[in-house]
Amino acid sequence: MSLLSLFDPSLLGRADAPALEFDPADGSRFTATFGELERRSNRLARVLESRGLKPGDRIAFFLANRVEIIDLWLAGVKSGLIVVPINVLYRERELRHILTDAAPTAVVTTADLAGFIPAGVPVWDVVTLNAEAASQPSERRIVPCEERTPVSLIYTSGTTGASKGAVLTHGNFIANGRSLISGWRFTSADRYLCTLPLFHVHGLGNGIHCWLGSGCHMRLTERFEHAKAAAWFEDYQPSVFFGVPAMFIRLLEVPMERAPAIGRRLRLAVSGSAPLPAEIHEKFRERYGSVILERYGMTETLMNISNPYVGERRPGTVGLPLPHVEVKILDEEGRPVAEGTTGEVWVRGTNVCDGYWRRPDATAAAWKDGWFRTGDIGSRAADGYITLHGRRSDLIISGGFNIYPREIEELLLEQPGVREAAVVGKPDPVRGEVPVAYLVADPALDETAMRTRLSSQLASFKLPRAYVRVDALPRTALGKIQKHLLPPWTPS
Ligand code: MLC
Ligand code: AMP
Repeated sequence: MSLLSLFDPSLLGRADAPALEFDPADGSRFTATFGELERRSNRLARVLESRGLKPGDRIAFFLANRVEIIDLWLAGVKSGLIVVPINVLYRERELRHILTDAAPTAVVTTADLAGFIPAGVPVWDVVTLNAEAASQPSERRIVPCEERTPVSLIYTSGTTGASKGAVLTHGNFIANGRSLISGWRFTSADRYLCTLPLFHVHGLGNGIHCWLGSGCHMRLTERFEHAKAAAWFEDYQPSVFFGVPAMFIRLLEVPMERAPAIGRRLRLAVSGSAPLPAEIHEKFRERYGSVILERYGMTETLMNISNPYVGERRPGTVGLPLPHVEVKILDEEGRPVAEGTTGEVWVRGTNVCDGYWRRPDATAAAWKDGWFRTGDIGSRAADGYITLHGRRSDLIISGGFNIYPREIEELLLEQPGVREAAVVGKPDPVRGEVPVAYLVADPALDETAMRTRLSSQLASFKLPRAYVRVDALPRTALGKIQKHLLPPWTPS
């Protein structure tokens, strides 16, 4: 069964209904009906086929939000391709790894971003593809597929520093889409404001699929811009908004006199991808009169646990397992923990991906008897509500983007003059956490030159906010760095 089973009631059944509006930065406005999206993707599928793509081939995109991502996603679904979304903020090091690992036939991007793609990988310009598609027949041609057929490889940072591709299938996305649409009561009358990036599962697997699966209307923006957010809400009057905590924190800056009118239209505001402080939950309710629904997911599993739509949306918790998901919380020895006691969260369900792309070792380490170990620490209250308490690893989440310290540490150690490096997450009032680097370095280290080199290699959100020089890193007798003993750092 293909993802089209989720989309067809909209693409075919509501062909004439307005589906989408998109405002690019140039001030223009693009609108489309579901039928137009159906035909655009059919044409693009033919172009991809004419360029030699066959079922199972990978096609990557490296783009800020734009309509062509939706075309490419739908064309990939129809043609049996494996679409590889890449974070548009990634730079040389991250891109080289993903493109080598996924080995896509080509990367679809724009002229201004093409320069970041390492040499040797074919680059297809999105504008050229669009122009070619315009003259193609618009009838559908479908490559049949099974629920187990992969549809996407989405890269998630690994504890080892090298990011791994989660192999997500049609069945994974169908399970996730269906349960969110019914659980969160999506209908064709909804208006969904999409400011999340489409290269991660929050924007793609939740946002795009709830929209296409319910046949509601969507306004897409290139990205979230907090200075424009209030005007977007007032103009579009969304009934649904999905965001990361950093966005909800920014939305608290909207003046008190404007917020209630926005809140009255907003039947559903969902937060996820990083912990939402209970205080922000409360402040948002006070300002907007709308109670945020917090849920918990991962790239490998899509959504696992959610506060209920009807019922208590309990601040500081992620709620109850979604209908298709089993959750267990185990101690270090693999025994279930008692109520209220913390342990590692394990999940099982049709939402969980099949494994990591070409990484049987990493797959074997993360799955056991069909259960996936999330690496998140949680506890379950007597009434079933689950609270997350952090991670087993030292993952940093900044603005909803994941950062593995090891990746930055390895790059720092390659820099001339750096002898030892440790990167830790420090609290940030908006982004939740930001990375800070502790260095043992030669006095002559040229920090400015190092910062420049790092920014050409890494996404901007991974760049250390500060570099703290220390004489030595605190270590155990066995030589392991004790990050909790590093000296304090306060933003200047
Ligand atoms: C930020 N930038 C972007 C961008 N987000 N550029 C293109 N597309 C985006 N989506 C660039 C800005 O242009 C700017 O560049 C720089 O990054 C900093 O942006 P900012 O606006 O100053 O930062 P901030 O106010 O902190 O806001 C950032 C943010 C962003 C909240 C908009 O962090 C964001 O979109 N987060 C969403 C992450 C996400 O979707 N995570 C889901 C992962 S899936 P310059 O050049 O001007 O400095 C997952 C599973 C689950 O975790 O459970 O969902
Ligand atoms: P990613 O690898 O980008 O998919 O990020 C998944 C991780 O984000 C999870 O393993 C959690 O650590 C974190 N996460 C997602 N949703 C929440 C939430 N509501 N609260 C706390 N952490 C979350």
